[in-house]
Amino acid sequence: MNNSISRFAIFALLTFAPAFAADWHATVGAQDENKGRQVVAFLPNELWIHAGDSIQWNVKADEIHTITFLTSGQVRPPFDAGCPGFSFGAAIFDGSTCVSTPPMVSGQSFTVEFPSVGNFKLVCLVHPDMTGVVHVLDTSAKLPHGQEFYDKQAASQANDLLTDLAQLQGHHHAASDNGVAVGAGKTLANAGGHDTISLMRFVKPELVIHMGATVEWTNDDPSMPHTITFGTEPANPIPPSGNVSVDADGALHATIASTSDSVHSGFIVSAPQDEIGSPQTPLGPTRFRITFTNPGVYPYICALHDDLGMKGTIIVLP
Ligand SMILES: [Cu+2]
Repeated sequence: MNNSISRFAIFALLTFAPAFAADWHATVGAQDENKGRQVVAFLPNELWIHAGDSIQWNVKADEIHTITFLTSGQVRPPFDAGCPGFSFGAAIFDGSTCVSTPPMVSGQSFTVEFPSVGNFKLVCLVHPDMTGVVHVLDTSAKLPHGQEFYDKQAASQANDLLTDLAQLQGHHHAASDNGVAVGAGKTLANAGGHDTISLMRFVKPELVIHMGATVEWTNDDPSMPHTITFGTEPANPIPPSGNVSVDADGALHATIASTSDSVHSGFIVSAPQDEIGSPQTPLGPTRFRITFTNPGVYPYICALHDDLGMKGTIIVLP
């Protein structure tokens, strides 16, 4: 090959060859070995990529999550509805039509290609305080970080958040002898968005009381709903069962007379934060009480997180 041809070949390569689109990787969620401690976060939750690049998200937790990009100003849909018309598979997101996975758990993954420049908010439709951002820059822009940085960041964030949660668990107790703390949690933030850490456990899983006493369950997690469910699990976990009434202070209350009784609290969770310009949200039911009128052993579950091991027992002595 003479010199002029080789020069031409290099020139052609620089001018006409398409820029190589990169495939990035990120993770969704993290958990400890017994699944009780859940990191409800995109790890990392902020990435800078080039237009035309793709990101593959790999789910690492058994609490369900979605990977969702809504369009600007779109009303947030229920997680089981997802994006109208979008069928699950590899996706392209340019901001014009929304893209969402169904709820996913450990081992599942989802890839999105970003053909257009822009700053796109990443959300999980299951968890309000789990957000991130993808900055899609022009192919000529220099990117601040490589994949190795994001891998390290994801691992150290997961580790920090799990440690944080272990400390929270150690300091967390119900206020009274007949009280059961329903989980524990915290919302955190960084420049990319919000993370939540949640303990999926009844903090006093076995409680011994005397006949006639009332047990109070309290959820002080910022946004993770739980249920207290005795007997048959209802098809719809959101509302309380028909035998639940409301105390004067707004707490939900039921009576259990027999080990064959079914009682379901519905979602026990604090109300979401208010936003200027939006109607004030009603108070959330954060306390649930049951009066036990007969001796026996009463097992119960959180209908949302029993798969993660969130179960308890009330032992009622005569
Ligand atoms: Cu739960």
